[in-house]
Amino acid sequence: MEKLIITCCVTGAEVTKQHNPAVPYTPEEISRSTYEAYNAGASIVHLHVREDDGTPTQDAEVYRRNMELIREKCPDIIIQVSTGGAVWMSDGDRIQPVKLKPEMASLDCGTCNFGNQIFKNTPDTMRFFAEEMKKHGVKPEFEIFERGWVENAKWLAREGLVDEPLHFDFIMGAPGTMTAGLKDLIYMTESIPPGSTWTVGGIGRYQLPMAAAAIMLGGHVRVGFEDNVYYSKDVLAKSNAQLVERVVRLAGELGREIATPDEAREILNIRRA
Ligand code: KMH
Ligand code: ZN
Repeated sequence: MEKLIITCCVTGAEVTKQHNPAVPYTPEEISRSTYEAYNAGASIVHLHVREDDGTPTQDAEVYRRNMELIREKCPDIIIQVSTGGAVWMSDGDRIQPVKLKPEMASLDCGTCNFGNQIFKNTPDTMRFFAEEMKKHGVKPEFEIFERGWVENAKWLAREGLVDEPLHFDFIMGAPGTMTAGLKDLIYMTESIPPGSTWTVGGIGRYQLPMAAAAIMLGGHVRVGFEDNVYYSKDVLAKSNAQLVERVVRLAGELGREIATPDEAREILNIRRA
């Protein structure tokens, strides 16, 4: 099997210090947490940014500051900015960090319930985001919350808006979206075009079993506070790094080596920026 790419989603837009005091907000906190996760074995950081009070933002200048500090500490980590942002943001807000030409960005491929709200990604939104990513040389990671979203990624490819090989992130177990069973994951992996790569992010208590399954199935793993703030039942994780460290240990036991950022670039077909 190819080496294991670990993505760390260090802060997200929804979790707060009330959920876990170790959730990072400021550029200093986010870059420090990313550095710890990188030292633990993460080769990609999935990056949301915040105002200093924790309010999520897609502001390009806040992204720029965060990316500069991350680059100082982790010279070769792959930075994957979010274009999901938060549910109340406009498309114009959400696309801003792509203009900074990061190596990767998330591209959400459909609409779903999200908590008590709607996470809206119309075909026009997807086309617009894909075109912007192509224009700026940014590799999309397709965020997939439901099986049908894979078909939307496929038509973006058919329309020539994204280049193959495609890379998918199955987000599984979020309330109101697809469930996070082993059969669900296998169904998802069998639905993507041959030659594609995939990772999985289990939400909450599904983070650990989905990570273990991905290690065994030959996929890749996403862990971090955005998706889960617990280490085990009722026990908060101390840091993003602690969640990454556990994946590294599991992979070691199961015979999967961990990819460096450059090895991850090769697996994902990304040219170093
Ligand atoms: N915060 C969610 C509404 C992404 O980063 O692309 C969307 C999200 C997905 O986090
Ligand atoms: Zn995200």
